[in-house]
Amino acid sequence: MSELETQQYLFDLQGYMVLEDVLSSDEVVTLNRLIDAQNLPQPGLEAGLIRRFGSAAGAGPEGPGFLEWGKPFCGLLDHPRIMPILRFMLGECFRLDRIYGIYMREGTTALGLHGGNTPYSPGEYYHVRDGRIHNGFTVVAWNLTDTGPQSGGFICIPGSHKSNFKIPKEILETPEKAPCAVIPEVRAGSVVLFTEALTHGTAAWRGKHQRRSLLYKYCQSQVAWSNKRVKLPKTVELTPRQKILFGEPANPGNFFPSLFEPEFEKDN
Ligand SMILES: O=C(O)CCC(=O)C(=O)O
Repeated sequence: MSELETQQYLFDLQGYMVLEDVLSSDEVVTLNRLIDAQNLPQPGLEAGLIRRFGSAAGAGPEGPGFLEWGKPFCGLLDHPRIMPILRFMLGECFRLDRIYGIYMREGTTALGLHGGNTPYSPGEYYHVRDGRIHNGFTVVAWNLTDTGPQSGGFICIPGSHKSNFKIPKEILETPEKAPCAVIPEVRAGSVVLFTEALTHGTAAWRGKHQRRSLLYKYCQSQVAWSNKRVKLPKTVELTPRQKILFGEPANPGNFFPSLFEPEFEKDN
């Protein structure tokens, strides 16, 4: 079995996966320096939008968000380690729906569990048909600082993207006490990929260091979650493949070109 087939098996089983050491420590330092240069206000202590920075689309404005802050942010859009995985999660044709960063400091509170399967949210679907995953939304969260059970961060209930019954109140309200919930260890430079159908959220931050993660949210090309759009950055010239990710929602293959044409693959 190839590595990709194993990853597909595990992702289908659990609804999320951690890809380790995708970025070198130099790349992490560069991205963090570019964020430092923005002189952002201190992260809020409350859950919700107050923990976000550099947003575009979704709850943020239309625009390029943090993509405007430099080429290293744009390089993550179609990073060669991520693309083969997005291909089995989303198919040949997908688009960037929204982006934002999450930052937290010691004491920032949790964001409750949410996700598309129970209760069912039609756009955030996950199913498998004819040997292929059909997944409305995939999130790629790039960690620029360490997260895990000690400090907090991403929390999820593995396998819940296929659950059939309502989440019990005690698990919803105190997920960190529930044995079925995990806060995966994700070092700086590593990436969490998860389907929005998964029941997931953010555990309160206990770390002494600041949490920093960059979230890129992709959906199958015919799907749009946000009625706003992520726009091309003006400061960085994107590659032809990166530009396709900014296309308007459209039927795969027919109105929306494949991201895996040989001419794009050779750039990587
Ligand atoms: O903390 C995380 O990584 C999960 C964030 C999340 O679920 C959200 O922003 O909707």
